[in-house]
Amino acid sequence: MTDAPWYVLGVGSVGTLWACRLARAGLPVRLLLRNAARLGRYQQGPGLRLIEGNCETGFALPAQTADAPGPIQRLLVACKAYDAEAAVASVRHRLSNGAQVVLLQNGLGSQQAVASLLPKAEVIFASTTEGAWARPDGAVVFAGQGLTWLGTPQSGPAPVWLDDLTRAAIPHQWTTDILMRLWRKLAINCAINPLTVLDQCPNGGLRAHPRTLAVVCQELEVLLHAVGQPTAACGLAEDVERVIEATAENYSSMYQDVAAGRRTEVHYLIGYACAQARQAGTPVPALDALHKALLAKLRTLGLPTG
Ligand code: NAD
Ligand code: KPL
Repeated sequence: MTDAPWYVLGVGSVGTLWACRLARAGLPVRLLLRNAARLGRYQQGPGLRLIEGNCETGFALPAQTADAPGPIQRLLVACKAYDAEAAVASVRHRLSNGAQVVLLQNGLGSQQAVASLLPKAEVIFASTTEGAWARPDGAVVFAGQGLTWLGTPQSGPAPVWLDDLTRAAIPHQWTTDILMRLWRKLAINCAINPLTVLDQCPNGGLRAHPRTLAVVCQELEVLLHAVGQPTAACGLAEDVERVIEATAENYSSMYQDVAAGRRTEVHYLIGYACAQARQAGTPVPALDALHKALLAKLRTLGLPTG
């Protein structure tokens, strides 16, 4: 066990899921809330509430805002990708030299932006297949068991503080190829999520689009090779088909964001893939067309395109 408190920045679905499990294991956890108003509301309420199956547990964890005093040695960033850089900038002055900063954002691009803000920190990228969502009353439902891959872009060795995750029963695996994991997840997301928004369908509805899926996967495979991620390209089309079958009844996270009128992480998903393709000089016309159609749809709905 290690004794530095875990500071959780971004106390939404994933932040709550992590904070509660770490606290349940007896580890010190501090919540970093966005502003004084949110802190006030939190302090007047019962604390965090986590629902697992039929069981609800409350966790009255100490909370503060970014401008509270005191150094931070271990930071878990669980904001959306589009908020991560600003959120981390708000606590940068409190980070100790060599602080560990774990980034749980989906997609790519936000991690690199945060890492360049923090040259003296040990920045760990993570990719999770766990699922959680917040009920309107604020309780967070642990909806999908999964695994969290962690690693540094420099392919560093597993740190000792991973013992905290084991102790908290957070399923995890250290990898020396976290970028491959993030790229693979991003590629699957690029093939599935935009089409589900455009076609207004659950993932299984994409069985009706075999040709589009085949062309998009082929372009993604070429792109993955061009950006130095050949392993992430291996068997991509088959994996996309497998995910569509395994999640046929589910609505993709992007579909759910759009349906709820929430900002999407498009810029860090298909937006990132298209930007990387442009930078690499790799033509991806079908992916570009999908991206363009998605942005047009978001504009029609009055949702941000970045
Ligand atoms: P969320 O919207 O539920 O939570 C994000 C939280 O960050 C919100 O409470 C927001 O108020 C807070 N926040 C934003 N800016 C802040 C700031 N400056 N200071 C403090 N707090 C700030 O999002 P989520 O669903 O928990 O997702 C977080 C990340 O995890 C996303 O990148 C998402 O794609 C990824 N992810 C989520 C799931 C899931 O099941 N929810 C699964 C896999 C990956
Ligand atoms: O991760 C997903 C998401 O919805 O974001 C997939 C696996 C694509 C399932 O829809």
